[in-house]
Amino acid sequence: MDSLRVHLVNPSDNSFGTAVITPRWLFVLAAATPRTAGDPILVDESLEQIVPESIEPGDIVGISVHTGNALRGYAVGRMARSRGAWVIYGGIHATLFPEEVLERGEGHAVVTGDGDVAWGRAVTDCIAGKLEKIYEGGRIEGGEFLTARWDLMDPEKYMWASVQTIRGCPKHCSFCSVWRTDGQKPRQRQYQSVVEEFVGLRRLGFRFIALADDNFYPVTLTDLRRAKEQNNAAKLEELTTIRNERFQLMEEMAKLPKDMVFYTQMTMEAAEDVTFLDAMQKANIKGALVGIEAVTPEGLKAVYKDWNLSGDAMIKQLQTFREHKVYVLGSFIFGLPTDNPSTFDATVEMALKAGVTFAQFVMMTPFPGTVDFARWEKEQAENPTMVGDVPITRYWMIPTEVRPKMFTPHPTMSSDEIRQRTQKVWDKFYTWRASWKRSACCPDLRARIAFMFLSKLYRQMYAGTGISTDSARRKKSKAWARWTAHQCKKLFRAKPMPELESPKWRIGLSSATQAAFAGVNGTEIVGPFVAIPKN
Ligand code: B12
Ligand code: SF4
Repeated sequence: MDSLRVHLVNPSDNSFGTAVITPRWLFVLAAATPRTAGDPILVDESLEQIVPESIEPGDIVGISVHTGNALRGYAVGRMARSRGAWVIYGGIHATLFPEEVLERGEGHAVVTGDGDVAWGRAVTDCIAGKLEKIYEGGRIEGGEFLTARWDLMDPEKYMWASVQTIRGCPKHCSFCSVWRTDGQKPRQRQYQSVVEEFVGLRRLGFRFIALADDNFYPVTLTDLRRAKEQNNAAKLEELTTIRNERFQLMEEMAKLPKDMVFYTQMTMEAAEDVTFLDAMQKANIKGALVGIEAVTPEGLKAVYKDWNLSGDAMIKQLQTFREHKVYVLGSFIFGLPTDNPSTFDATVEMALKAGVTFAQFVMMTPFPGTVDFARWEKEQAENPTMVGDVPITRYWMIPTEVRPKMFTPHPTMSSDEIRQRTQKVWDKFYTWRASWKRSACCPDLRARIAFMFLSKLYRQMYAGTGISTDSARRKKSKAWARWTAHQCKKLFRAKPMPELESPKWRIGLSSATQAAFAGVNGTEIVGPFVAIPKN
């Protein structure tokens, strides 16, 4: 057992040498790895592929799979098992399909749900020679979320770090699995541990941080109004507590070094809550991915998102974000049953008119765990469409070279037409000219250059390699993205600030967070659930 090592692998078919955002799970699971097993070896294949010879008999290999990288994850797992290692899967896809990962990925075990606590159990059991097949991680409380082991990261490889402040989302969009897997009850991390993590990252020279949140704005003004109208005092108190904690976090973020830039994900309703937007701006949360999805009322209804406004009202809401200096990455879906050829132009024009700073145009994909997927699987049950010997409803197991770009048939447009029109929308939104115009939101020339590079990189990484069916174009895009990513990296690095002090808290945190904090400079731990800064 002396030489046993734990490997954690983030599988990817596309390695760019540099990545934009750190895969947070890797560093959180590193923190969850029992000390007795030593420091785990972290392999992020979005940087470089795993070297099989690094795996030795008796090693433990933890692999994270989401639907998009499941096939690669299974290949890594089979390779590791053939070299005599113990293979344990986790992540959203493993949570939804535990049997599949055990079978196709030849896993010895699978951890479903949150891994912060369950991974430690699996590793300890494996070392003791009594590994079980299934470990149910469930949904842990916000106070139990672990602080990531950033000390194990190579800071030279990533542009942005990622920190999670909240999990779960009260909405129920038809194309999204978050509300089903992570639940509709928002689970917030204690703000002190979040701030500690920001400080640690800034010390290392990271000033750009993506907040890996499902929905940073979990309580809307409408929710509060409804609870009041229903005289539901308990609900009102619960919502108010969640909301207040958001403000507390942002208040503390506002005290961090001014060069820090945060980016999150949230719903469009935040435009009605300018107090919240102003707090975000003060907290240096400069941008947010906002799911706009569709520009017509019919499109929004189709995805159960009819609480989003459409037309001019939508444009006004998006402009409100901008007026309050929260810049939006608008996310749109193409291929909804209500779409027709005119939808594509209408969408890009709307995106340009509303002044969204970045945009992504994704093609409708039925992800497992969603309402859309369940409906589609039911439709396909009797007479499933096959690609080779794989039913289309298990599309992630179709080899990438022959995997269709779209899976659900559209009533009037072919998949190819949707793909080509989507590609054109990306091209139209990300012209040099349009991107330069949008870069005016940046404070100085250096930032404008970074913005231009990031715009091009984003377009290239997504549309160039993801949507395109032309292998020559994909190859060129990958090479270009690799080069640009390398250049971009320098633009995002900041001078490390090893002297940066953490706020001096008197905190009452869960035992898991206390363990992660042990010995952190300036932290005073007091009785449970008291949260008072020392000065
Ligand atoms: C932040 C985020 C992003 C960011 C950052 C990605 C990055 N580099 O980290 C951005 C915006 C770039 C992004 C992009 C995309 N994302 Co995303 N993203 C998220 C989000 C909101 C949070 C992920 C996160 O970091 N969480 C924090 C970490 C700590 O939690 P975690 O990853 O869940 O890991 C925990 C457990 O799952 C478990 N675990 C995970 N791995 C392992 C491994 C082992 C061995 C074990 C034991 C346990 C374990 O333990 C961890 C700790 O509790 C999730 C939603 C969600 N709730 O998961 C969606 C989500 C993962 N994304 C999703 C999708 C679809 C995408 C895109 C395809 C979107 C698109 N159309 O472009 C791309 C794909 C990018 C790619 N190729 O990976 C889907 C995946 C659905 C699916 N079935 O696969 C999710 C679930 C959201 C959704 N709408 O349903 N994403
Ligand atoms: S798409 Fe966004 S708003 Fe809708 S359920 Fe998922 S996380 Fe929530």
